[in-house]
Amino acid sequence: MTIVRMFFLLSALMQASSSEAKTPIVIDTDMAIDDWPAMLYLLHHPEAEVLAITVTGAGEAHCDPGAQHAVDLVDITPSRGTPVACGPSEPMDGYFEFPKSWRHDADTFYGVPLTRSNRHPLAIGSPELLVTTLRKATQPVRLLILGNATNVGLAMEQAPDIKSKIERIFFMGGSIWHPGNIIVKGFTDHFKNKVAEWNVMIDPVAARIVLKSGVPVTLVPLDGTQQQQVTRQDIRQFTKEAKTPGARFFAKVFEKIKWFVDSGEYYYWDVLTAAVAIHPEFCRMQKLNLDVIVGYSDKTNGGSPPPFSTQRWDGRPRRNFDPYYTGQTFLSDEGPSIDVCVESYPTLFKPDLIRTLNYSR
Ligand SMILES: [Ca+2]
Repeated sequence: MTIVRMFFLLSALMQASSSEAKTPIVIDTDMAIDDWPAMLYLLHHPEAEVLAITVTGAGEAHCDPGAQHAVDLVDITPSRGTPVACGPSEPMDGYFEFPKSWRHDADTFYGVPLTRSNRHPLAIGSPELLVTTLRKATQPVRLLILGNATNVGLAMEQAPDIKSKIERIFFMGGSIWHPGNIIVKGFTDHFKNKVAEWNVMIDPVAARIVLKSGVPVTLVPLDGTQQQQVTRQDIRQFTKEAKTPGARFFAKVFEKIKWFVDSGEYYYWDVLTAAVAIHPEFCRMQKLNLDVIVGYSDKTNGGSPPPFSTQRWDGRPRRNFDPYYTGQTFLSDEGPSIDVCVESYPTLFKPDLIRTLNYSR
């Protein structure tokens, strides 16, 4: 064997082993502000291989802008080319949706420009992309859920065999002892629910399917993210160190949302969860038996319900949820045992976020 052939053989072997060492991940996202750095984190991470991104159309962003923005974000990172699809625009049941002004902000990237990719989202839906990606995976996949779990709930109902391909689900959702985050002054004062967290409340049926799927679940609820408040100092540090196109894009988003940071209501929710999928040591974990309240009533939050179809995914009539408690996660002896991030460590996570978003492969 010539030296040149040996060199090529060795470099091929090294490439194969580095690809094997990477953790395969699928990201399910609702393309809100916190999802963008969460995606950038994993798309840059040297130990992660993002196989697909499934956008939900029932979360903060609408499908058309949300899924195209996901493609655009992917293509400014070292993981360019990762497939993206969008899912149904209605949750599995009920009539809950995010406030319109939040959806507008998610749809427009807060006005921050980003180079438009010449790729587009796939023509298939997110549940289908999830099923095909998992079925063809050659090793167990970590599934990250950063919004309402509608795509995952539908995929598990349609193709239960995919559960055996998932190593673990990391789900940003719920609140255990922390008061929920539904009531935001000036936006959702009329909501009746004072105990839930958005991702679980928007589609509690899907959240329940995920928790009860039998797949190991790490839940990152508000209890685990409340240590990760975003501060002006974080923005300054982040902006100073931003070098990659991804980090520079998010530094520009930070510029636009100083009001949000100053409100004291902005935390690293989804991006912490993305980091925990690679670094579980960023959290203090506790095993808890959990369930989700799914209750029905004729009461509403007032106003007219969104124009969702009257039939659910399974052909049964869509029903109205009880607006007070539906979506609340609660401790239940009958509930599945879940690994819960009950506290997280900013001194570990925040420097790692900056380091990872500036990593170039
Ligand atoms: Ca999200």
